[in-house]
Amino acid sequence: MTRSEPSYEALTETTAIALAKTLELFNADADLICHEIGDGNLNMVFRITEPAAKRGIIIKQALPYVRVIGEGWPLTLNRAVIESEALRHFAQHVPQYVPEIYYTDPTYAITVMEDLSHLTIVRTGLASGSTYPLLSTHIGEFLAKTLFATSDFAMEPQNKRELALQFHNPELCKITENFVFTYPLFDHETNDVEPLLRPIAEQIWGDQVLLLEAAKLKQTFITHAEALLHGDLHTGSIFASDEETKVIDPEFAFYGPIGFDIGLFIANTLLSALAREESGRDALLFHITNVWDIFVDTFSTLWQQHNVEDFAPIQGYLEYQLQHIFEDAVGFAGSEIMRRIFGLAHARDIEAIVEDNHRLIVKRNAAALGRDFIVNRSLYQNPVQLVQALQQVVTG
Ligand code: SR1
Ligand code: MG
Repeated sequence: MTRSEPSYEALTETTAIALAKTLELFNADADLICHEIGDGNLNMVFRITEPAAKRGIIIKQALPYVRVIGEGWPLTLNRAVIESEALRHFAQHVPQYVPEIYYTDPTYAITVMEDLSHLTIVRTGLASGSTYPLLSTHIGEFLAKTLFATSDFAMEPQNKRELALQFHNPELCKITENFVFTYPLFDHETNDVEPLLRPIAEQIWGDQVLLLEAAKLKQTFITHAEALLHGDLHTGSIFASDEETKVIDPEFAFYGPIGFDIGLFIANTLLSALAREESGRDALLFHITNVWDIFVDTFSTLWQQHNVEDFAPIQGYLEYQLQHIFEDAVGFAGSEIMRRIFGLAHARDIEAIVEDNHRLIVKRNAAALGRDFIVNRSLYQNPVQLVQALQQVVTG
């Protein structure tokens, strides 16, 4: 008798529990509770807990399509492999900032990992007034260590190219190319523009100066294979408390420009700051300057201690690289802001502003900043200037 090969099946809450027991992550007779808690755009997430033992696990499963759209938009299951491999890779450099992986199954596109429910998703926490005092220190270190370690400054070119092949992620990159870099800047059917914002959107779509610079940034994203990126490092991809920070969800990981992850973190923190009353903003503006400062300190130390590039000691080369990374990060922050205002996937903290006129002003200010970051990215020298730009925009 020949046994048929296992094939993909979407989990249910019942089969997720059965899997957890088969994997011996709980005793066979344990009383378990399972809830599907996924609220992202793409995947299913099951949280399984054993209340008697006060412990739990997460089972994440990729669907063979985009969850928010449905079966009409197929999407590679390989993203689950990319995600778990990226988490394992990051764990080599910053184990303290990623969840532990217990098990992966490429056929079922499953990753079983540490339950982080003692932490909150940063976007949600920021919207309800949390400040996460260590967030930018941890993320700055996460970024510097993961990005340096996978760059040409820490790896021989041949090894780097092999790693880049492993993280060849064309379908997920295409989502970013379309939904971050392209569609929000055109009158595209997938955009979500509220009627009151339409006149501003139309100005954006006709702004030739902006479109030219946006095109250059998209090309940089596509062509600059500088380091292994998380690829979608917005504040919904980070769990935190006042003491702890964990980066999740690197299914968009690929070899890209170092400034991209930094830009996404800055953009989403800035959007949360804009969504707040002025009195609550400073703690978030601190994260924008601090993430860059910590990144620079950590990256520079690694450069001095571990650089394998012959040109590394040449006077001015590190400063040149940091300036180029910062310029990219500012531009990418602008692209991310634009897509959160005009594109398909919005920032929930801004959408939660109930009063129409207030929400419109916040979106208008965000769009002005996004445009400025894209067009004038080469004029920005440091993150304090980004914060000043925000303050100028909100004070009119
Ligand atoms: C159609 S998917 C849109 C967004 O969802 C993911 O979370 C990524 O941010 C992607 O850009
Ligand atoms: Mg995600």
